[in-house]
Parts: sequence; C-alpha cells; structure tokens
Amino acid sequence: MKEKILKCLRETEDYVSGQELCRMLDVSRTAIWKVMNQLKDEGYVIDAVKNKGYKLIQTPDIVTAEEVDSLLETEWAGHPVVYEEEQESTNQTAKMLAEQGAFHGTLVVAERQVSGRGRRGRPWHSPKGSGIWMSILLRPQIHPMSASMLTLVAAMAVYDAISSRVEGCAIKWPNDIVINGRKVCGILTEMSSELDNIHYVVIGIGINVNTDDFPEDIAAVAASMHVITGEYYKRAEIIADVWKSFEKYYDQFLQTENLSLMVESYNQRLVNMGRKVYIEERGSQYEGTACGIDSEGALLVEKTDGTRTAVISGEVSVRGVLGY
Ligand code: BTX
Repeated sequence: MKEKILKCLRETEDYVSGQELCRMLDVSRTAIWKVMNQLKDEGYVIDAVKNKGYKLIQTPDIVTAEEVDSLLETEWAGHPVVYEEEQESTNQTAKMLAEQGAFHGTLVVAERQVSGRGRRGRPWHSPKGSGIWMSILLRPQIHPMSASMLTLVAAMAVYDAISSRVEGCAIKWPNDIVINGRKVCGILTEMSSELDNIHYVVIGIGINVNTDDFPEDIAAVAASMHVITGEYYKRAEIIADVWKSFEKYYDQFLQTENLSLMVESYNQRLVNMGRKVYIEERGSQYEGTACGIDSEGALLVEKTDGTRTAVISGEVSVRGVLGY
C-alpha cells in the first residue's frame, strides 16, 4: 500500500484528498494516516492540509522497496523489488532467491554490502548511504554461451542513466562505466546453467553515486557521480532509469540473441575505441589497438603485427588507456 500511496502522491501535482486515497486503495482513513506518518519518519516531507489532503514536498535519498517501486516504469524488470538494508552481497541474495524459485525480473537492492564482490572474487567497496548496490535475476531462454553479452546490455542501460546526469561518461569494455578515466560503475554477471540450458543469470550493478571519498587502495581508479559534478543525486531515480533502459536493450538482445542492434551505439560509447590495450589471456600477454566490439560482444583488437583477434569477455583482463 505504501508504494501505491507514494506513486499517487508523485503523480499528482496538487493535493490528493484522503478520501480519494481511501477510495482508490479501499482502506480506512486511519490506515492512510498511519502510512503518512511512516513516510514522514522515513524522511519524506508531506504537507497535510485539512479539507485539501496530502502533498509530497520532498523525498529522501533512500532505496527502499517502496521508494524504488513507486518510481519504476517497467513492465517486468524490478517486479518485485526485494530490499534489505545490509547484505553480504546483492548477487548472493539474488542467487539464493533464484534457487528458491524467485521470478524473472526480481530486483535485489541493498543500502550497504558487507562483502560486495567484483570479478574473480575481488572486493567491491559498498558503503552505506552513498551508492547503488543492486542485482537483477533473469531467466533468459538463450544459449549459455550468449549470457556474457548481458553484461554489455546492462552497461548500455547504466550508461543511459548516468550520462543523462553527468557529462563525459563512457563504457570501458566489458563491465565498467568510467567518467574522466575513473571507474564509477562495475557490473558482475553470474550464471547457473547446464551445458545447453540456463537456470538463471544474476546481473549485479554497483554505482558510486554520492560517495565522497574512497579507501586508499582504490582512490586513484574510482570516482562517484558526486565527486565529478559536486551534485547529490537521488539514487532511486537512477535505479528506475537503469531498468527502464535495460528493458529496451534486453528486448533488442532477445530479438537476435546478439548485440547487432546496439553495436554501433555501444562502440560510440566505448572508451577503448581506437586506443591501445593490453590483453592478458590465459597466461599470455599482448598489446594492440581496440577497434570496437562485434555483434557477439567480443572486443576486436588489432595486434601490432596487423592481425585482428576477437577477445571474449570474461576470459581476459584488458588494461591500458586508463591505467587499470
Ligand atoms: P571488477 O573485478 O572489474 O572490479 C573490482 C575492482 O574495482 C577492485 O579490485 C578494486 O580495484 C576496484 N573497486 C572496488 N570497489 C570499487 C568501487 N566502489 N568503485 C570503483 N572501483 C572499485 C566490477 O568488478 C564488478 C563490481 C560489481 C559490484 C556489484 S554491487 C552489486 C552486486 N553485488 C556484488 O557483490 N557485486 C555486484
């Protein structure tokens, strides 16, 4: 009921009468009044005027299920939203929910991760109150070999959400969004499958939104949207934008089970494009120039001897350009 009241308050510029809310939600005035008080306790500023009703004046920067849900404009992504303030890792929670039969589209959001992870078990700094730490559960009917492309699909969506607020952002293949050469977002895709059948995929997204400072070991590579612009952002609004875009790109992906419908746009957003990269692949290392991705999401690299190779995401480490 809380998210329905919030949605209604958000959609109405003027006051919403208590009577109207009671009628719409089929509840008593007391029930409405109780929810209004809960919302005020959570930091919402609501003006209540006798004979006029309620008006939403200000919203807090929180990422509760109700706040995110009341902003989502999606068909399936983010339904339902599962919020728990402190979690080991939202990917971990999403995987657990997947094993219990949770639906395609379930979105897990945390205010803080105690044990946030990047690729190959690397730690992901996820402090309270400043970032977006979330994971979506997908049950795609695609070949397991195609699943790594979902990281790139997610990167397109995060790019849309960040670039509409901050200038100068770019995708660093395959799983980072950078601004001025610093990592603002990381994406971790995990899958449970058989050789030819996917049980589920979890895409975890970490975005540094209002973070002020970073631990010494990542201070040189990390940044937040706030550090770059000096502005503060409402995280739930960014979350809603990410999943709205994600649905669009996911549909495009499913049409062809590859990235052919977004390759051009991806390559325009690619920070590595035309730049020198260092590839570390199964123990060997080589240098080359990145020429963009192909429709399977591989990074095309022209080696110094002029030959071209397609580097597949997940199997390599790419360095260069940004020094990390
Ligand atoms: P990655 O392996 O590409 O990047 C991990 C590296 O990034 C770390 O070794 C460190 O150098 C650096 N790093 C750590 N924390 C941050 C940070 N907050 N900002 C910038 N750089 C950082 C990237 O892996 C994938 C990260 C996914 C994180 C999400 S959060 C929600 C979900 N839950 C979870 O445990 N992981 C995902």
